[in-house]
Amino acid sequence: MRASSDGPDDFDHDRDTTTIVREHVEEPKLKPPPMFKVILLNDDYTPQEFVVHVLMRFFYMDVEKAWRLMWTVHTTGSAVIGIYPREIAETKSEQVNAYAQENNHPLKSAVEETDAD
Ligand code: TYC
Repeated sequence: MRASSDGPDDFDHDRDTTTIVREHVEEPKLKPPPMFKVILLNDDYTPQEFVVHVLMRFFYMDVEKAWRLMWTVHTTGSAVIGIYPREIAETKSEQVNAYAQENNHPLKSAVEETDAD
């Protein structure tokens, strides 16, 4: 009588002979969605108080942060006021520009894609 693992005909219980075939595996998502900056631009005519009001109304800033950012735009020419997915950035920028127009101020914002990393 042979030992149980002697010959080729014997089933070897110690060895896993299962082959796993993956039919379809989703590729891992390598890139997060692109993000877009909303940039506020300086001009010579829009009242500072109106800019602060806009930052509080559309970007939910508290009054101190809104004044600080308004001042950055006023002294440097522009500043990023928020970073969002494309649709949200475009909507916010359009809201700012439309609201400024309705109130007869030349205030403008723009949207720019963030640098790819
Ligand atoms: N420069 C404007 C003024 O002196 C104020 C201002 C600040 C306008 C920021 C636009 O995005 C702006 N009245």
